[in-house]
Amino acid sequence: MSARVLVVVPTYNEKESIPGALSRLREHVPDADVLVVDDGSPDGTGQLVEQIAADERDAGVARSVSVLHRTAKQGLGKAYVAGFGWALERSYDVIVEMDADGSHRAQDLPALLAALPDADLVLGSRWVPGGSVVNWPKNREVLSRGANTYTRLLLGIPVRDATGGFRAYRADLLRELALGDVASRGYCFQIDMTLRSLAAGARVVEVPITFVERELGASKMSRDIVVEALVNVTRWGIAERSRRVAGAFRKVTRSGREGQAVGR
Ligand SMILES: Nc1nc2c(ncn2[C@@H]2O[C@H](COP(=O)(O)OP(=O)(O)O)[C@@H](O)[C@H]2O)c(=O)[nH]1
Ligand SMILES: [Mg+2]
Repeated sequence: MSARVLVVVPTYNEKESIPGALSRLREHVPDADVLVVDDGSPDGTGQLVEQIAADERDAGVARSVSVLHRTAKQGLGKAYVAGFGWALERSYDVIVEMDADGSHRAQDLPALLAALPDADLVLGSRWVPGGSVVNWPKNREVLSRGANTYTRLLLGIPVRDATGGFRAYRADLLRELALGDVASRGYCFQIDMTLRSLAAGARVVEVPITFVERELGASKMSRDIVVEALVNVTRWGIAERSRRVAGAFRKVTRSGREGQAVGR
């Protein structure tokens, strides 16, 4: 039996982009079900997806499209945690994160899924050889590269694109992580999940993707989201360093004691 795959797509005011995203998924990964997690978009994205789902059901399309309606805009992180819970309750084997705005190409998803037999988490990566960005404003590219370099150096993790939001998780890994504790709301959610996965001993693999800037609708990126990520990564980096220093200190005192014992 092949793995059951659920693609989780968070949305806030994506009525222009979501129909195209759903049809490209249907074309490139026809067996994958889709869950749109909508934070009560005022533009009616949630209702539009309900309509598309009903039309597909009537037409006998094999995959299912569902909507999780949430009442308020609470950030990407909260939407994903809710979507992951929904997926685990329904025993999906693989859970994919993907944006609604066309930046993550459905045609790249088979390559992410193909890497899963040897990984627990596959990251779609803009910043490994073969990865690229198309039409991204220079300031966004500088921000993303800077954020990833800062994250890699401060946290000492071997990941080139820890902030990307196109990834595939084995459900078994998500079950091991304490998702209820995840407080990160914006893009640092992606870094948070990467760290938690590495700490759990997960095999994390990066696969190159082409990230295409959205053509329709508006970005929800904000100053608050950047500040949240900067503050959290710095906090995690300091916590990690003090853990290492404490570990080294314990080692020194232990070997000191052993030294004494030998001398007695
Ligand atoms: N449910 C939900 N989705 C969100 C929220 N913020 C962003 N998104 C979705 O997350 C994805 C990425 O956001 P986007 O605005 O494209 O960010 P950018 O690509 O970094 O400019 C899109 O599908 C958005 O609709 C939110 O607060 N709640
Ligand atoms: Mg986007």
